[in-house]
Amino acid sequence: MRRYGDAGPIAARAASGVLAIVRTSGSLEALARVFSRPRALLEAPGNSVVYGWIVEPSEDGSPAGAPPAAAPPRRVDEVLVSVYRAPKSYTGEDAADISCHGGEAVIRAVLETLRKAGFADALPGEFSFRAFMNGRLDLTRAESVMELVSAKTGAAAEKALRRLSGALEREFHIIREKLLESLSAAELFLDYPEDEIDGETAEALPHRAAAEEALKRLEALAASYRRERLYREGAAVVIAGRPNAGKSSLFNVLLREDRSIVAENPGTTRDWIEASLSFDGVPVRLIDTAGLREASPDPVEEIGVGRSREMLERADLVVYVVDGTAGLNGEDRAFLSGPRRKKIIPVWNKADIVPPVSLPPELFSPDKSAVLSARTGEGTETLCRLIGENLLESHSSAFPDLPEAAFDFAGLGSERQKALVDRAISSLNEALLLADRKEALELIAPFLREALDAAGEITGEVSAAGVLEEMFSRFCVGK
Ligand SMILES: Nc1nc2c(ncn2[C@@H]2O[C@H](COP(=O)(O)OP(=O)(O)OP(=O)(O)O)[C@@H](O)[C@H]2O)c(=O)[nH]1
Ligand SMILES: [Mg+2]
Repeated sequence: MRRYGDAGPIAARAASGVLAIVRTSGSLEALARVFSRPRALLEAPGNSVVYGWIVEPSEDGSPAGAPPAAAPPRRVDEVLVSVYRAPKSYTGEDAADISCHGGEAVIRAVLETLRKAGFADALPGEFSFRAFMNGRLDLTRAESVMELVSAKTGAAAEKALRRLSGALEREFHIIREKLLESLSAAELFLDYPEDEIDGETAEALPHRAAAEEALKRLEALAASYRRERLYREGAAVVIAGRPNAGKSSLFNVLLREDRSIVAENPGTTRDWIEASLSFDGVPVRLIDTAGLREASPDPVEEIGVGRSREMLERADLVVYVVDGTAGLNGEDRAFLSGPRRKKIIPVWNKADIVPPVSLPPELFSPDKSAVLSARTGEGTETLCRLIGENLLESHSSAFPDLPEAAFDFAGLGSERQKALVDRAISSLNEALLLADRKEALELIAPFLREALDAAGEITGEVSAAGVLEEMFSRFCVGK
């Protein structure tokens, strides 16, 4: 079993379509053994492309292009090889991306040939692991690579790109400097307790302002996390309402296609149905549900209503549709005024037939509800705007008053980062609390150290091998 950190050349498929990319890192010499033009490859400068064939290695181990072989080596595929020279490659090693043909059989044959030349199959994320070990990427950037690969909308990709370009790494660099400033001053006091340094006394936490600024920055990052996760993972928006309210019609209008069955008899939609779309760059799972009603004569509809309630539990946002032709009834009122565990946007539908008259503002607040016709589409832009606003608002928390420059950063990109930021925040809070109580610096310094270590673990400056393996193993192969 290979492990992260094992040396030697590695290879893996990195992409496939009509053409495929098989990525290698660690040795151009090994690749030359199975390349029809070994010298051209070995002499190629970094960032250049070499044309040739991947060929079976010769039995006697002589280079593929060498003359004495009795029969010409068997050709595997015609390829272009992009050559990268250490340290200017993704991994920081000599590396080559082989563009070959995209068929399954071809890719497998190329990989098999590379194995014969000494390449091991790369573990998931092993290229990024090497990039990290060689100082090409910090952990926040390595994680953003995976984010970028799985980004569902342009906005999500843009956020990952910001992290990839090092915005988050820089922010943590500042935080660590601030923490270090306070910690090293504290340690200096501990080493020379009788001296007064900078006119401060050992009773107060030295350079407290630096620790406080670090805390503010960490808190802003923690606050950014929900919004970032929203862009990355998306939100579930559930369309609910009584039978026949026009939920499926609205679903179709928002999707701009006839996906859900619309009919005039109540109880048409039996099971929930979902589709993906985006609102303001936020990826959304839009879900149409069976109409809610207390007791149905039909057991199948009953099951459907149960499922609607389950979907409501899981919703990030509920669009509650009221049938304008039926008006607001007790069930609608109960739903709209019920305990607000979820965000709800009330919608008055079928306004083409019955325009709303004197809607109760406590249920239909004018700027937080929509009046529309799912049949004509009129009013749906307002709903779309409200959905976008609601999702972003419900996921952002008020930013603490931060220096202007702090808004420049990218937010947190992973659960791992968030957990470490939380740890740093709680250690720092503890340190500041002890300082408020005028406790001895001996007691305070370890908490500052903990905060510093947590911040360092985020970028990988401080890291245990196990943590790294755990993290990179969640990457996909070829990255
Ligand atoms: N005039 C008018 N009719 C509408 C509008 N929206 C829906 N309808 C009609 O209302 C009926 C019910 O529409 P659906 O979209 O199936 O309603 P639903 O809420 O999904 O119903 P269930 O799935 O049975 O709960 C259909 O006959 C639609 O054509 C609208 O805005 N204006
Ligand atoms: Mg329906």
